[in-house]
Amino acid sequence: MGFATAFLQKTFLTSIIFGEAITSQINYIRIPSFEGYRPTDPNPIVEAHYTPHDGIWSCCLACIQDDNCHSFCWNTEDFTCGMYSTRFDNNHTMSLEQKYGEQYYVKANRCEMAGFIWVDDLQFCFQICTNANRNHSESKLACSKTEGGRLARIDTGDKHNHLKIAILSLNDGFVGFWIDGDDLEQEGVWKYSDGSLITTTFWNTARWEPSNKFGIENCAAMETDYGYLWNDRDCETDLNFICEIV
Ligand SMILES: [Ca+2]
Ligand SMILES: [Ca+2]
Repeated sequence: MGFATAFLQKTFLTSIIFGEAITSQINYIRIPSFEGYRPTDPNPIVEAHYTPHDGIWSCCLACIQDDNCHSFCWNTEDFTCGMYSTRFDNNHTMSLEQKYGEQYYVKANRCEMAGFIWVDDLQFCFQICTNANRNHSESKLACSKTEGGRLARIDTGDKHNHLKIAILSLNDGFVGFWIDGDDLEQEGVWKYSDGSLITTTFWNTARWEPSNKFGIENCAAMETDYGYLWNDRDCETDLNFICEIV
């Protein structure tokens, strides 16, 4: 089973020794899309200069020690370290200063620590699991193995669009993806796995979905052939799936 981490490249800085104490393991994630650029923060915490010997560790340690620091820039050429209270992401509107050798790191949150992708604007934490070949209940079980994990609940248009773009960016011919939702209890009454009613849906109504074809289609999937609109399918079908952490 492959896990899509197309947007972020993980970097782990571990066991940083400070005086007598060894800090707990804190993970930072390097954001490749900022490579060679420094975001212009109107309120940077501090900009420091280190020696080549001090290296990125000094910059990282300075950020760890400051509770207000949520991200830092490290320049591999002039050893400049910029710390920020802002956690910039690709959706932030900002000016970028081009600086050769620049690397940008953000403090990983619970979502990213679990290897999921965090969408700050939507407060949405998801993972697309491909080549999974699991039926609906197996997919549900796989998602629940991560703390706070479940099959993704697509309850807003923004989430739906974001997932659609994320799947398309994987650039592969996937069949479909299980998401949270079934009408197993009562035909035609669609509920999330916690039993609450699904009120926002993205069925492909132009193709008469949900169709309950052959009377056995009781689980919701984002369907590749349908432009990732929803189709009800036989819950025993092996598909890919999408998890989220809440
Ligand atoms: Ca059904
Ligand atoms: Ca169907």
